[in-house]
Amino acid sequence: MAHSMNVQSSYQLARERYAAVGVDVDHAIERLKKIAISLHCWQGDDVGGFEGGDGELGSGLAVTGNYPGRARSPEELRSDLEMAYSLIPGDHRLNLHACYGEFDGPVDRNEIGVEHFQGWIDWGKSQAVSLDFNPTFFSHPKADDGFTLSAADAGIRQFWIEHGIASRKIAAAMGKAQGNACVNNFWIPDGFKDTPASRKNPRTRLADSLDKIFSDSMNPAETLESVECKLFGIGSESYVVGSHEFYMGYAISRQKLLCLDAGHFHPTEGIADKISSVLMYVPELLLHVSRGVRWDSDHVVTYSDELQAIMQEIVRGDFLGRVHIGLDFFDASINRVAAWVIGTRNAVKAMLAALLEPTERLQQFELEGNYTARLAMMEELKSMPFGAVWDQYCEMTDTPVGMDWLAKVEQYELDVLSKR
Ligand code: RNT
Ligand code: ZN
Repeated sequence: MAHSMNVQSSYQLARERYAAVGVDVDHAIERLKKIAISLHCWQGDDVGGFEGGDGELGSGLAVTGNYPGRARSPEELRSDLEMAYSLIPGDHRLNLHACYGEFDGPVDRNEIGVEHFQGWIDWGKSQAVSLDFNPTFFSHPKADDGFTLSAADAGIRQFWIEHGIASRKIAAAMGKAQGNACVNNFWIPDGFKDTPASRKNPRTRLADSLDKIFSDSMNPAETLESVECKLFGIGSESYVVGSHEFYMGYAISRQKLLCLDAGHFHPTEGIADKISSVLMYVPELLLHVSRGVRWDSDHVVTYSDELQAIMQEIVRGDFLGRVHIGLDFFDASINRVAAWVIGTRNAVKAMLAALLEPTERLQQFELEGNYTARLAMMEELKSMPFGAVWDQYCEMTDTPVGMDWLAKVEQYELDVLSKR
């Protein structure tokens, strides 16, 4: 690679600079290699799935843009994912939604089974990509009234309970096949556009439905289960049944994982600060790293202060073993493979920056009450030669350095995406 000499020499200089502030760069890279980010399948096809429906999204979710080349089949989605993984340093996971199964004909959500995901399991094995899972409680006629697990109608609730139970079996089979736990995340869209007369009743029904879904215990080595709260959605502006307080209490009392989505809180509220609080009471966390612009817009993750703060909190709190990092954005206005690559490279990059902090030194300053030194060092770290370490990480993992990845995506667009 043409860069190689420069990358190497810059890296050596960077290593010395970091060593001078007490950071072992090689150790940071070793730690980074083990951190898998779960790429979300739904960036590749605008949350469409493969059930052969009308592709209407609904349930408060919205994808904007009409960039050409959306994946229309599992084969196309896998091909796009393989392209994306080849451009992201490290070994990462795939987060699948239930509506992405491979169905030979109409199979309703309460009838899905492992057989519909065997293709994904086999593909995951062949690519050394472990899978995570999500039941899909949206884009379905039985979700059109805005309620699923908390619906007043017992028949609707029962249908979605069956879907939840079916999803658990699939997630466990995935975990068993891959030899590590598949994180199965429950998000439902339920809520009211306008002021409810009872906020209590749907929540009572939701807790009851979840308890029915989770009544059989599962092997945590095969599957871990998380619940995801939300503040509001389009069409559920006045009330969301699964609010933060609801799921926080649910996750603590049932010892489930809590999923914190970066777009699911008040726009000025970050999720970084919540990590150490929540982990006092729940065993593990799932993150949906996303970027809301003015609302839960699910923009591609950029190298923002919020992203850096999330990764810093995970590292500073020594939570790497208890936090599962997933992505959740969908942008149809740019090349979708590039969206994955940009968002995931940023997440990995921010993790590297967090691992390159002299955490102990900073915490020692704090213990001593030396807030001056704490601030001075935090600011100094921002201009350390972090980019040189990142380039070296890309090179040593055989992924493109700098912007070189973009040419590969452009070529792929020319050869593959533009022909769809
Ligand atoms: C919706 C949630 C949820 C979805 C995915 C598709 O607001 O963030 O995680 O984005 O399940
Ligand atoms: Zn989410």
